Amino acid sequence: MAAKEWIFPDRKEDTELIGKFCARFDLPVPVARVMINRGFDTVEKAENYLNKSIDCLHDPLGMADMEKAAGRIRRAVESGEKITVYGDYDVDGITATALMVRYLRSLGADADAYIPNRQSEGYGVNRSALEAIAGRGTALVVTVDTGITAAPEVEYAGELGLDVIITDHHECKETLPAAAAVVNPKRADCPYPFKELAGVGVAFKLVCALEGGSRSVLERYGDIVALGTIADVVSLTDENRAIVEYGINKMCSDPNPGLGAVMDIVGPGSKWNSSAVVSYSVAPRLNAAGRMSSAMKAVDLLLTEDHEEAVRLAKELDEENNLRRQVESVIFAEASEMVRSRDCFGKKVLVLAKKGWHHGIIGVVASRICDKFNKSCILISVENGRCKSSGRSVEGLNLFEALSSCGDILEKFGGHAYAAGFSILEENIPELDRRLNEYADKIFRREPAPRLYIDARIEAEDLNLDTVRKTRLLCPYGAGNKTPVFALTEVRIDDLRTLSEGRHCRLMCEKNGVRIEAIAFGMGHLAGEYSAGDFVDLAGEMNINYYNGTERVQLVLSDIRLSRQWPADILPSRQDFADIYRYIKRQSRPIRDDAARLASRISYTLRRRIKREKLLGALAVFDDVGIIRLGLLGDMVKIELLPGEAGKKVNLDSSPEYIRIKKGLENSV
Ligand SMILES: [Mn+2]
Repeated sequence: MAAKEWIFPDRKEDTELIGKFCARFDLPVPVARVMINRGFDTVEKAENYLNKSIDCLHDPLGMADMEKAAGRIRRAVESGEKITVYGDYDVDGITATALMVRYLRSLGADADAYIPNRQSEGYGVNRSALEAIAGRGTALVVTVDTGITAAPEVEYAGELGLDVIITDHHECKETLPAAAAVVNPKRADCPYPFKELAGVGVAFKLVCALEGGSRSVLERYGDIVALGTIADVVSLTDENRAIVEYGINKMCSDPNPGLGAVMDIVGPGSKWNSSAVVSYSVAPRLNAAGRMSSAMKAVDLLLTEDHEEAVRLAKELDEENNLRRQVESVIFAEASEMVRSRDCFGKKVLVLAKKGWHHGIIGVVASRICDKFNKSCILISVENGRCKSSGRSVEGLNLFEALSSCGDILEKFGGHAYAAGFSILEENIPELDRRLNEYADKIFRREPAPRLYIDARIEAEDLNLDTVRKTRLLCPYGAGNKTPVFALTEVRIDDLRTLSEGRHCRLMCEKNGVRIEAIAFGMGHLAGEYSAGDFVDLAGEMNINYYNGTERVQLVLSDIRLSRQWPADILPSRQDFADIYRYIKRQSRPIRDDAARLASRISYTLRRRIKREKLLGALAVFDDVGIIRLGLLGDMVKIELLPGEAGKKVNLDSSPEYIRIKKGLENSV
């Protein structure tokens, strides 16, 4: 994990508005700040945001073609036509399929499910699937979470005698399929006020239209709808908040039998009251089936009413998930080793390929590699010379555009700024590597530090149980509504110790006479970088630590940095530049080291403290003015001295990095 750049809200603090919010909604100052900084800055917007009641869901009939879709389904139910729900193999598609089949069956319909196989069929509606469905005697196909771009396939379905209703939430192409109805809030002509429903959310709306109300649908299926919504990482704003809030409560109190069986495997019910746990523990188990064998198993799990069958299927999914985890950690280890052994400091895009890497899993690993090394990353699984690939990118590099510039050597590709997938011939991989890195070299000189977005400042005295409890009004958290990150600046470290064999770190700090407890998971290295007496800024989420029957507030740290009150600790001086440069020059070979360790080595040699942040700043400035070449790889740096012209003066002040550091210090005061 590389050092982060902290980004504070750019809006000026409006104390009058904060006061108004605190009084009106009975909020502590930091919570009011978060809401305002997130754009809920009028009483009306704030009220809507805080109101998670299911009474405020939008009318499903406000969606284009909804009436037509409901009418066609009613006709099929009444006349006993067979209906097949055609879904997708991810959790959104699985939950949408289960919801629709369950509801149709409750109406007495003859309904079944079809999910294409990830490995052999791939994503979307395909012709041979339609042939199989027609062969079953189906008259009406209802797609969920897929189908919006399947115009030719829908036409083919017509030739097979199938009627099709499309429900989807993916982006539309110019021509919509000529289906009996096309329900998608993203249709250009759809007046529906909220566009961010998941696939299961759109299916839910169709069910509500058939039912003539939302409450009874959520009472029966709210847990399934919430699960798909969380898993698809859609924005948890607007009605998605009400859906997820309601559904998580149902998941804890009265879950679907299959879902209940999965939760029994994962842990006790009380722990479930959070969308994060759902996305880290429940969703992966349902996803595993689609990745490792067939997603139909997960659909069967959500369809069954039989407790024993639910337990059996849940166990099978758990085993597939364990297998998925093993496979994932093997690929992660192999990919990490490739990065280390190949001297990737100078690369901006890591292109890693291997025979036999499971292509259902390379996407997950690509994002872990991207986080670990702070470099865009593409993982390629090679099978018989044909390769499937998945990539993730760092902020500042648009992966979709980068790949578009290589369109002539890719077979097909799709995605967006931060994630993309494609196929490529094995022989073209070196060319892709070369061209992507050439492209990225033009975008930035060094990969920018990952950004940490701060939601609000908090004062030590506001760090109390009341603030933590009232912060929960902002739940459920997820995409579009992240867990708030608070910054508490200029605290003094009183005590700092490692936990769990050096993996984590616990800090006791003090400010204005208030004691502050912080925990830094996975940041054991802090113990070597900071010590008692240091003044630091803390950024993190608040939570309650239950210990020995007492409740104490703690900050769960996302990051820590030197306090800005003494800029001299951060901004390199002339003397610092000279000393650091001399140190580099004295080394007989290029330096390759962990940045914090190198800082402490230099400090030891100079007999005065140079902290990591200052060292990294100085190195970037040297790189800017062309006297060294600096390579970054996560926490590691590589420094190569470049031959300079003798006696030539370099102007460090002109370095963009130097200007950036100075500006950052000015803004944080
Ligand atoms: Mn989806």
